[in-house]
Amino acid sequence: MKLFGKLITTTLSAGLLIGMSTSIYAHTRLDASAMVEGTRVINYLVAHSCGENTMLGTSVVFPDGVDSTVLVDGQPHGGTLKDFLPSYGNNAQLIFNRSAFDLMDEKTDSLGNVVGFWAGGGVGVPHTLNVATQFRLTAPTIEPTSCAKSVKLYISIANVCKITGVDQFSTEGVVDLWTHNNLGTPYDRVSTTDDGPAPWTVTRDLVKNPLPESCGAGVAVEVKPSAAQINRDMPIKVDGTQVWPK
Ligand SMILES: [Cu+2]
Repeated sequence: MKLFGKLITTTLSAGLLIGMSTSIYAHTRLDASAMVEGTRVINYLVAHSCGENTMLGTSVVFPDGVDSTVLVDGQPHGGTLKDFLPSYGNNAQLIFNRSAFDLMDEKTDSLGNVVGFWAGGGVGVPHTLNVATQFRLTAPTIEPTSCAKSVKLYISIANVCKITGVDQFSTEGVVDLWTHNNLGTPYDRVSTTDDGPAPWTVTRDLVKNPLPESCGAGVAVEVKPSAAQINRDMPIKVDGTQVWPK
C-alpha cells in the first residue's frame, strides 16, 4: 500500500509539472523577439504541440508589406510600410535542419522574396516537448526621415497536428493557430483578444539613426498581414501541390 501511495504521488506531481510547463512555454514565439535595425541573427520559433497530439508540421507567414495593415501608435497609416521600412522584404531565410522535421521549404512571392516557410514530415514532435524552427532573420533598417522608434511585425503561425481541411480546425488537437483573431480567414485564431501571432519588434538604432528633432518621442509602428495574404501564403505546398489544409 505504501508503494502504491508513492506511485500515485509521483504520477500526480509529474502531471502537475507537465501542466505547469505547458503554461510556462505557452504559445509560439521568437526566441529573440526584439532586434536592432540592420542586425542579423539565427533566430528560432519555439513552439509546443496541440494539446496531447504529436505535431506533424508548422506553417509560418510574415506580413509581406505590400497589402499589409500599417498602424502608427495604434491608428491606421495612410501610406505604406515603405514609409518606415524602405528595404523591407525577404528578411527571413529558413535554415535546412532536420532535427525535428524531414521536409522544409521557404514560401516566396512572385518576385522570389521569402514571405514565410514550412516544415513537416517525419516522426513529429512529442506533445511533451518544445520544438525550435531555425532561420536566419535580418532586421530591416528604419527610414531615417521617419518618426518610427520601433516597428513591430506580427508573424502568423499554424502548428499542425492532424492533416485536415479547414472545416476541422475547430476540433481540439487538430491545429494550433497563432494568428490574428479578426482577419476573417479560415486560419483566424479563436480568441477574444488578438494575442495569437508572434511579435517581432525592430527597434531604431538611436545612435546611428537618431530621430528627427520634429518627431519628439517618436512613434510605434505595427504591421499586420492582409486576409488575402494569409489565405494565399498559409497553405503548405510541396512541389506545387497543396498538402495542407486538405
Ligand atoms: Cu502555448
